[in-house]
Amino acid sequence: NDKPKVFNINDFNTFEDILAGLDDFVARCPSGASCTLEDIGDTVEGRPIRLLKITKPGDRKIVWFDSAIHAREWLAPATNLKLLDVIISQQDSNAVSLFNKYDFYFVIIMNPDGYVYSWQDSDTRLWRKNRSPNVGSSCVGTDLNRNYDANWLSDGTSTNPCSFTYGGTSAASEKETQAAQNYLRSIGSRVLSLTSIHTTAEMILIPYGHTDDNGECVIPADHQKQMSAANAFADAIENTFSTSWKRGTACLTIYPASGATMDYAYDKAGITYAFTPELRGPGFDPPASAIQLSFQEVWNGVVATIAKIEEL
Ligand code: ING
Ligand code: ZN
Repeated sequence: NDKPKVFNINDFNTFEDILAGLDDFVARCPSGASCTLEDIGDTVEGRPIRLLKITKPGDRKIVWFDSAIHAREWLAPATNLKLLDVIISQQDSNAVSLFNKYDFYFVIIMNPDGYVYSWQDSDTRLWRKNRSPNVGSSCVGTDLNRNYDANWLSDGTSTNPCSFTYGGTSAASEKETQAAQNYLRSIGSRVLSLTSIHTTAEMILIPYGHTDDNGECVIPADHQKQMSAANAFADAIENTFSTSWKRGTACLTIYPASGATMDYAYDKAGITYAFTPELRGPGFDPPASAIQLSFQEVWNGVVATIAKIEEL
């Protein structure tokens, strides 16, 4: 590994470098604002799940971004760090007008142990789950995006601890899930939108991932509004570099899956606008040059989505 041990916004960064990078961001807090680090929980291996809040005084809604619940999806935290950078820098006119209205919350690494493991060597590069041991199995880890207490184990979730989509021993069995659930419930009524970033299918997914007892995809009561927002998100991304992005409920658009962050945010934390963007590829190892392109797409998407939500 010949990468210099410093945080580089234009490259992929280790967990350690990202924590150092978050400290640098706090030091660049815009005037009149507060930038606060808060650990919403920790992991089996003792690492923090670190939240950076960029706020101004007042009763303001929150725009939430999280990433790297899946360890190997490195473009997700890299893109999320650029979103954090554009907000903190306050050099972009859209970033200025959005921060005049909303507080911004970022969790760059939702799954620290898995992320560190994905950096270990080429054999571990494609790790997806967390790193908690499983009783009675030599296989490690739970898929945190199948572990939330939202129709847990109803679909697209394995009960085999060796599977990439192992759902855990019970709903919210994992420390990372508990931390996220508790925190999202505590702020849910203030959250304008939650964007939980994944890679790589070039889609904007909205609730739900899960199906009903007959195996049919469930369409939320707020579908019309959620779909308008998802269309704004995907259209703005498509217009950035003339690409094509699917949009729709996760269940109908990618595959049925239960116990995801997005479904929990909508069902249990009262967050109407919960999105799972599946960023550009190719694969899990795009070149570092994809980071800026991905950021431009997602930032255009975010700006358009918030404008649309304000109309709905
Ligand atoms: N995709 C998501 C996954 O967890 C998803 C897709 C999100 C399905 C939310 C259902 C709900 O499988 C990736 N790439 O991880
Ligand atoms: Zn993922």
